[in-house]
Amino acid sequence: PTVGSNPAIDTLPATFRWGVATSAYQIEGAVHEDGRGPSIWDTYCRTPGMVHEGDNGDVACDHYHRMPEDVALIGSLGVDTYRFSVAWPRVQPGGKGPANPAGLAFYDRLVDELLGRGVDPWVTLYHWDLPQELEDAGGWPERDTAYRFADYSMLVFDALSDRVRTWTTLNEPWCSAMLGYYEGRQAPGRQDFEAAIHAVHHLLLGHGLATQRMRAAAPAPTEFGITLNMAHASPATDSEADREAARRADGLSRRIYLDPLLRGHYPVDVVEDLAARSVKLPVNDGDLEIIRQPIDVLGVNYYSSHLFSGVDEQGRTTDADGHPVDRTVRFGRPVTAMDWEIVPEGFTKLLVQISDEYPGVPMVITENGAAFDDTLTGGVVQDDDRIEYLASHIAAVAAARSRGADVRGYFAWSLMDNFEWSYGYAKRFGLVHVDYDTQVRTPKSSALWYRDTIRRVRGR
Ligand code: PNW
Repeated sequence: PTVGSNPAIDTLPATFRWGVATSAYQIEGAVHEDGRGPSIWDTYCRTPGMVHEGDNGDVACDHYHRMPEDVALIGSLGVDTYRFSVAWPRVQPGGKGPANPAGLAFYDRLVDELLGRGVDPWVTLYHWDLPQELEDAGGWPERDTAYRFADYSMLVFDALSDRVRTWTTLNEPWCSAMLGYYEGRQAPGRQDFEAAIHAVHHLLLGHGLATQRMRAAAPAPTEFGITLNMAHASPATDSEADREAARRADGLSRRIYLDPLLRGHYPVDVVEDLAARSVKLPVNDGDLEIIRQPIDVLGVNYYSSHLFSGVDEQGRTTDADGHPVDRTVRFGRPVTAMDWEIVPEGFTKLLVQISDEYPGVPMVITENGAAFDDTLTGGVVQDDDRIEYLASHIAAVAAARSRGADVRGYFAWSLMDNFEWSYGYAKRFGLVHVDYDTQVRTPKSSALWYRDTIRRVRGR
C-alpha cells in the first residue's frame, strides 16, 4: 500500500470540517510592534535555562508581517477552517482597560483575508500568552484573572463577532495550570501544586464568565467551546494499584475539566485525592453554574497516550510521605521527535470514552500532529513518517465516529513549523517547512497528502 492510504479515512462524510491550526506566540513575532505588551512567554524565554538554546518568539515565523502570504498558503491546502489564537497582550498590553486598536486591527485584517479566500476563521482567545502584568498580580491562581479574561474576551468578541462564527475560550487549561504552575516546564515556570489547582478553577471560571457574556451578545449562528488536551489513560496491568493510578491520572488531567464543564460539579474522587494532598479547589457559591455554560463544541487535542502504574521499581505503592508513587509506563511503540509514543488506537478509545461518558457532546479535533526530524533536500521534505502519523490518526477518528462519537472535524497541528515552546525551534510540527533564516515556506509532502485527502473525501 502507498504511504498514507487508509480506507477508514474514506468513510468520513463530505461535510466533515478540515483545518489547520496555529497559535499567536508560536508564529507571529513582532513582539514590540503596534503597542503589544509583554506576556509570560516573553519573560519565560528570557529566563536562562528555560527554553532550548535560549530561543524566543521575537521573530518566530514573522507571520505578523507575512499574514496575507500565509493565508494564501492556507487557501492552497484546500482546508475550510483556520484555527488561530489572538494575543491578549496585543489587545490589552497590560491585561486590563480599553482595547489597543492597533492590536485588534491585525486580527481584523486576518479575518477579512481568510473570508476572502473562503476559509472559516476559528478563534482561540487564550493560547498561553498571559499579559505579564496579570502574572505579576498573581496570575491564574488569583480569582481576579478570570474576570480580566472575560473582559478581554468581550473586546475581541465585539470587534470580530460580525464575521467569526466559532469561538474557543481556552487552549489546553491543563498545560496552563500543570505545566505552568506545578511542573514549571512552561511559563510562568512556577512549581507549586496548590497554585496549579487554584489555576485550574480560575481558568474554568474564566471560560464560563467569558462564554456567558459572549453568548448574551452573540448574533445568531455563533458557536462556543473550549479546547482540552487529553489522552486515554489505561492501567499498565490489571492490578488494583495500577487501576487506581490510571483513575487518579485520568481524574486530574481529563475529568477535572470535563465534569464541571458538562455536568456542573468536580469529580468526587478527584476532590478526595486533592484533600489527601491537603489541597482544595477554591470554589465560591455560584461558580459551578457559571462554569457549566452550554457549549456547542468540545475541542479535543490529541498527541499520544501511555499506561499508568501505581507501583514503583522497588515494588512500593506509597512514598515516604505516604503519597501514591504513580508513574507512566510506555507501550514500547515507535516515537516522534518529541519522544511521544505513536498510539492511534488510544485516540479512538479516548473519543469513544468521552462520548459514552458525556452523551451527545459534539467534538472537533482542534489539534493533532507530530514532530519529526525533517530534512529539506532539493526543495522537498519527504515526510512519510508524518503522513503515516496523520493517516493513522484520521483513521482513528473515523473509527471513533463509527462507534458513535460525534466528531465533526479535524485540524492538523500545525500549518507550519513554529516556536515549540520550551523546545524552541528544534521541533518541527508543520505541514509547511519554515527556513528561519530566510522565512521561506515550503510545503512538505504531508501538506500535499493532506490537500489530496481532503479533496478526495469531499469529492464523494
Ligand atoms: C499543544 N503534554 O501542547 C499545544 O496546544 C501547541 O501549542 C503545541 O505546539 C502542541 O501541542 C505540540 O506540543 C502540548 O506534555 C504540550 O502532554 C504538552 C503536552 C500536550 C500538548
